[in-house]
Amino acid sequence: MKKQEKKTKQIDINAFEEIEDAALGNGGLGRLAACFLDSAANLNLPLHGYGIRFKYGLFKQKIENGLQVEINDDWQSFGDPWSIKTTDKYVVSFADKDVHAVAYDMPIFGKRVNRLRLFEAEDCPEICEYLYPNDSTFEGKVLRLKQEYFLSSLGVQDMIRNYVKNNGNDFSKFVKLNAAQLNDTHPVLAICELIRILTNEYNLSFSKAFNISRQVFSYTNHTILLEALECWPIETIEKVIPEIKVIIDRIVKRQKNELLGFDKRIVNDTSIIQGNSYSMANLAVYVCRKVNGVAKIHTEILKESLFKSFNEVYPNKIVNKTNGITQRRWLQLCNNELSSLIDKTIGKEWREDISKLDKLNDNVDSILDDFIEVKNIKKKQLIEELKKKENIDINANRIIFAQVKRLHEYKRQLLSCFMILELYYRLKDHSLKSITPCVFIFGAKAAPSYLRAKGIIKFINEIANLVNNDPETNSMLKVVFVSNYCVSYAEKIIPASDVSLQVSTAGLEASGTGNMKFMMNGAVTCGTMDGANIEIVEKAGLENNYIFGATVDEIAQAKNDNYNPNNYLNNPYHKKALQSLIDGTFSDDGLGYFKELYDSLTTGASWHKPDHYFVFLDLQSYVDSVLKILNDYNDRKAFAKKQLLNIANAYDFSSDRTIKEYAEEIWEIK
Ligand code: 8GP
Repeated sequence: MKKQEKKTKQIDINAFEEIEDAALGNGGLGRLAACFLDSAANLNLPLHGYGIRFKYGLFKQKIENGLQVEINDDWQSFGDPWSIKTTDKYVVSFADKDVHAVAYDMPIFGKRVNRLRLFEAEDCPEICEYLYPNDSTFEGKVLRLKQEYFLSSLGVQDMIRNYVKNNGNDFSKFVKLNAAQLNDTHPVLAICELIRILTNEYNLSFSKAFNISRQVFSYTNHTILLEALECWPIETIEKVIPEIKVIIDRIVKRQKNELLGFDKRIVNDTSIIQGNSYSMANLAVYVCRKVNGVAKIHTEILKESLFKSFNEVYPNKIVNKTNGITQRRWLQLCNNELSSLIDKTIGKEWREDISKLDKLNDNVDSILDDFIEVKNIKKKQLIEELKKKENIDINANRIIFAQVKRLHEYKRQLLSCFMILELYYRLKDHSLKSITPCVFIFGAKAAPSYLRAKGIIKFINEIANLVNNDPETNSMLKVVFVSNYCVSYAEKIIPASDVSLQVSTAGLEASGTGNMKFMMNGAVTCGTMDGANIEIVEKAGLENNYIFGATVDEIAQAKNDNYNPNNYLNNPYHKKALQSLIDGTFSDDGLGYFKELYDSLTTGASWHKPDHYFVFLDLQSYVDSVLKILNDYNDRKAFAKKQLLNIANAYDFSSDRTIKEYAEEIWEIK
């Protein structure tokens, strides 16, 4: 008895938080799907998700000597209490073998219980071993394709199985009872799989099956970066899934007929065959009923450039559904203190109906002190965590800036590095006498084969080393790179932050969802007119946020004018910051990372011009914005008011709003 009591006492309930981070996604795209599942269950909508039950999720990140080290994320090492293994069995046929699969259901609780069904291969473990296997080799690419077909086929098989159970083999009601949203191009082969099964196993004509597919599927595009738009070599499809190749070719033929008489440009742009490959995006846009972008500006870009020709042929197909986040996780769960303050101020109605958060607009002046108190509590909690995890001491009176997101050149963590270096140089030469004590928190994972991204992580850590250890400046300026940024870390960083850094090159961040999480927790946005930042400041007021840098049109202009970063290097601090990559100020341990980053900015590379993310175009205005923030923060109450007005206007960025729009306008479910 005594022994047992002792054992019970040793269990730290917070340990379970870590276990929950089954990182079966990579970044915003996967996390968005999780928010959607939560919202649908809470709005009583029958929305189910399909995925692969990877043995290892996204790698765990360790930082050793400033460098990223990847470790397998064995999320099931303590078992998997979150899902139930079902008795359902499936077979997926590849050219070389039949793979047997089973399903695990993860219940999604709300007003109803929906499910996330995760498939596992019983006799082909490599399919489910890793999320995003290394696909730089041919074998890697084949494995990735196998994963995608595995998921697509099983999702479709499951939909058909449910339908047939209730309706028999008459597919006349299938379209009325089913809608499927393709989350990016990864599951696009589901379109072909549905046609294949309906024609091969249920004897429907190709035409009938095609029309069913056309009405069932819709597609969400999450990026316009060309390298992320999947194209599969025709040869590879033929080798791995020959039956699917037959279906794609019939779709190609159908598209040709449909576009007879159209402009050559339109026929070429929209063609599913591009070079020797099939374009998954073009396949999706051609077949799907609706195609959506994830923020207003992103959807405009889809209509005006990426899918311009499609938009001319099918003018009502492309629609916008601005992303959202679930306030149940990103406010109620992660910021109990702020949630209670909101309850006290406007009542609890907002917890049921997020649009009621709007009422806070009339009350901000009366709760400035209470809000500051809440922020301070959240800062102290974060600081404890940083001490524990990163062994760094931060003082709670600092203004906290955070840039936490996947590491990518277009997100411009490098721009933040140069901005920080300018602050540092100017404090050192006393052209800046002092600044409000601040800390810049970075968190990011770099894709294992993305060497520049890894170089940027090392660069941030080198800068942290320099400034944190400089007694002349470190009472004012500190930099922290948190290791293994993940959902549970985000739940601590976001509520504590004052400023959300969203500094992507205009036009390239489809939406962003971190920006919304920060807004809902009372951080002002310091960012460019990109993605959902635009709608955020439209809603919360330009005057309550800090917008800088070139707009989409100005970036286009700069490209037209043959942008040359050299013309923007007149400021000696910028030059010095750039030179620090190669002048020995910092060490990349002889890995050549920094020289490569330097070259990418100054001379470009075989596949791009110098500074193709326009870092030096926006650096000056970024520094000016940050200096203005540091200055404004000295009037803590006035700054708190800006922060509160962001919270009060965050209701439009709830995924409850987004999912309602999908349900009504895309899936047409009541
Ligand atoms: C992300 C976008 O980068 C981000 O702006 C957006 O908020 C998020 O999707 C949710 O819509 N896109 C991706 O993560 C992405 O495109 N990943 C590529 C592997 C497809």
